[in-house]
Order: sequence, then structure tokens, then C-alpha cells
Amino acid sequence: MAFELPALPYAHDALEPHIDTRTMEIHHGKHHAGYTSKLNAAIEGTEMEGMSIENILTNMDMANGAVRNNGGGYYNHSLFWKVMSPNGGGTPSGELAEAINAAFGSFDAFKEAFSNAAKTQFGSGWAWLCVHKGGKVEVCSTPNQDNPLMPGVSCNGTPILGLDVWEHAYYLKYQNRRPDYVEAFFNVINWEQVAANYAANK
Ligand code: MN3
Repeated sequence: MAFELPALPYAHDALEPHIDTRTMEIHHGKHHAGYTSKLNAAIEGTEMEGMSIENILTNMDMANGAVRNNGGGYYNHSLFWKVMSPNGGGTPSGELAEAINAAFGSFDAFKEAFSNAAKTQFGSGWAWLCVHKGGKVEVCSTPNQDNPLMPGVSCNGTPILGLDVWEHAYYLKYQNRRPDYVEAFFNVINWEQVAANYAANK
């Protein structure tokens, strides 16, 4: 069964003014849709057809550029839409907050580490908050559509929060001001979803 573009869990304009409507329309309807259809084309007729996206990425041949780029793009954006919400922002609570405090000392220190990962990723890529088995969390970044599930990537664990820092994610509204986009992202983070991701993968 082929992968399908997941529906946005809110309207295109729901994240205004932090993420603008036109960017959401193009980002979901063109970019994510493109990764999805190209992933399907890349795995059609191979042993990967019918596997879960997590299984494909965890076991992939990193030399397979079509699966690496489009499988990463499919997975990364599917996570990205879910970890944002028009009712987002604020700070996490419960065991996720405890794990963040254990790793970084405070929420503000986590925010600085995550923001720095996003701002200093050269060119296109993603910033991540990942969880390791046992519950420890870590911040890292990856280039292009790579992610921590893939073998040999500089960080590992399971992504529970991701931020797209490709220019297509912010250029219409923020132009070259990536730091302003990163700051705005914190107003829409869906911490309930991130906590659910943490609980499911710790
Ligand atoms: Mn993108």
C-alpha cells in the first residue's frame, strides 16, 4: 500500500501569525506531497514496499538517494505538522518536562540549545529533540531530509520534536531571518503531542 499525504490537523491559516497561510499551503500541498509521491515511486516493486516508514528509514541504504531524501521528507513533515498547534506554545509538563530538565537544567536552557541547533544548521536541514530508550532526551540537527532514525547520522534516538529550517519553511514571511522563525515556532509547539511522542518512544 502506498504512502499517503497526511491531512493537516488544522487549517492552513491556523498558525498565523507565526507561520503564514501561503507557506503552509505550499509546504504541505506541494513540498510534502512531492516527497510522498517520489517516495512511493522509489520503493515501488522493491522489498521496501509495504514496510512502515520507520522500518524503511532505520534499515535504509544511505546511498539510495531517492529513498533517503523522499522517505526522510515524508517522515519529517508528517511529524512536523503534528508537533504544531494553534493552541500550542508554553512549556511541557510531567515526565517530558522532567527529562528536559535532567538533560539541560531548565526549559530555557533547552530552548537555547534547540534554537542554536536550528539556527546553526548550515543550509537546509532540521533541528530535533530526540528520546533514547530509557528516557534521556537530546538535541541535534541534521542536513537536508536526514533524520536521527537513519543509520550513521550524527545523532540517534527517536525524534519527538522537529523543526524544518529549509528556506521553503519560512522564506515568504521571514526571508533571511531564520532566528525570528525559530523564535516564532516556540509559540506553536504542541507540547501535548511531544509528550505523547516521548511516552511512546522512551
Ligand atoms: Mn519542508
